[in-house]
Amino acid sequence: MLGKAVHVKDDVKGTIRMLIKKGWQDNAFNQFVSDLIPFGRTLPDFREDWCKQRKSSLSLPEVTIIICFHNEAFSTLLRTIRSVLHYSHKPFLREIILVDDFSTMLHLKSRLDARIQKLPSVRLVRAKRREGLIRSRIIGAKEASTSIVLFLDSHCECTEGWLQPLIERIAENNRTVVSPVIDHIDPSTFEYVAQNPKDIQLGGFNWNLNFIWKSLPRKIAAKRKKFAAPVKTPTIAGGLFAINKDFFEHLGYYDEDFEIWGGENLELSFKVWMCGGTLEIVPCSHVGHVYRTTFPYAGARENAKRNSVRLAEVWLDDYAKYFYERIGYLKGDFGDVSQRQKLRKRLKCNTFEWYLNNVCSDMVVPNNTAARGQIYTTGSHDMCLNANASPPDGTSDVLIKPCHHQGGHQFWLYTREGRLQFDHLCLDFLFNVITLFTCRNLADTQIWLYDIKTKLMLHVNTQDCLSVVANEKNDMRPVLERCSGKKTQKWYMDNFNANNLIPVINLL
Ligand code: UD2
Ligand code: MN
Repeated sequence: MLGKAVHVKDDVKGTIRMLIKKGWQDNAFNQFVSDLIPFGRTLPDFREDWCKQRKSSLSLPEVTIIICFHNEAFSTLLRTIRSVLHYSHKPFLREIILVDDFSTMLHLKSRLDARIQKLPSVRLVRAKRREGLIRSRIIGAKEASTSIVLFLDSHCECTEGWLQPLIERIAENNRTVVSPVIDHIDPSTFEYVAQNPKDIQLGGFNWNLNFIWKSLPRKIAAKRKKFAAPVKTPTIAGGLFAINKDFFEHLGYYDEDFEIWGGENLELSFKVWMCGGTLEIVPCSHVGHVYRTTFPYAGARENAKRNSVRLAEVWLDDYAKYFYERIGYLKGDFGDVSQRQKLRKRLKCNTFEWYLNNVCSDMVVPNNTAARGQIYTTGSHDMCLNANASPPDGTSDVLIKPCHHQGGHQFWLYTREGRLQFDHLCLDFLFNVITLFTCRNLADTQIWLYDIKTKLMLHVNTQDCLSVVANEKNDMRPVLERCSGKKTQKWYMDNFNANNLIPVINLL
């Protein structure tokens, strides 16, 4: 098998077709395919030679592996457990603690109990109510009897030699928190796709307080000699990591008022750095994860937003405003954060500014922009430029949609250089369409000149003006037209300040 893809013919009919559909509905991945693959499929050894040759001189402590799940498919859960048992070398693994977060699916009841009884060193703890993944992890951590705890999602596959290099880093320094390289298991075919350590991705975040993957900054990449050596990372994806249990407790675990899903990865990342720890990705350690494209949980987005507001209130200082303007300042009821603020004070953690300067120095702080917020067309009543991209997608579409005043896909920055920027993407004119493309220096197809008097938005490269047309389906899209000053060519921008624009003559 070696982690190869399993394809199901497109034209399957009847029961199989139905099963495939149900599998996707229940899990947001292809459970039918997962069920076909043995729990114990063999995977290649993805490590660089450097990793295989290294011998640890330290006597290493044992770890507890904690896997929380809510309504996980039987096959993915069992494959996760089996891969841990198979690929973790004996002396290091004390036990696996499974935390069932109040699952309702039948196969996770007596069938799972029976299965687990047969497995060595696996223990199942069941939550008495739905806790969400954040509190479930705290339950798991408190149950652990070892000095190191290691978390995995319930749809992972560990590979040869994955565990030792993670433990080594914490044994050397118990304030180091480590994540393996997280490889992709395709949600449709279950193909295991390993990352090349030369193109290793680090964790970052954007001002929507979403976790993002980013390439290694050039300066750091140039200095790297051993591609498999641990690399410092500003954030971690959050599902797969190991931490000293006492350090986790010292940091106040997670904010226990975070609900269901989201935000806890950034909370932990920020506070590890700000409160005296280090966060690393260890390329000798490869673990696969099934990345889903949708949420299988009801209300997850609202919970994630509430979690992010709590995160911003406690950890972001003045920088919280960059997040709030992206949610239209609609913070909602985020509960009481005073205990968490006290914790931060007690631990005497560094400021968020310190974190940005010292850990995440390539992060763009949008403090010096010519405009920020919605971009309205005057051609129709309350219609706005709307980015359809969900970052970190590459190119994507732009439409004109009713303004919703909640930031999100209608929150634009008009940069000092004249770029209309949505997240890391810029409004561009390529192959005769207005689109979003990665922002590039010196690309004059991305430079727009706004004139507050005429309200025209001039596209510098073509000398045409941004305007609006409706297509057959009545979708309104932005287009370029010869500048005439007609109504559809006139635009308003929130918070426009012409003084912040660098004169275009200096740019071209
Ligand atoms: C990513 C992380 C995930 C978590 C999340 C943000 C990786 C690979 N995954 O999303 O670990 O940090 O970002 O919160 O880094 N679960 C529960 N109870 C719930 C919901 C989920 O126990 O109410 C379990 C779930 O079965 C899974 C784990 O928590 O094992 C993570 O959930 P996910 O797989 O839906 O998150 P993911 O990978 O989209
Ligand atoms: Mn996951």
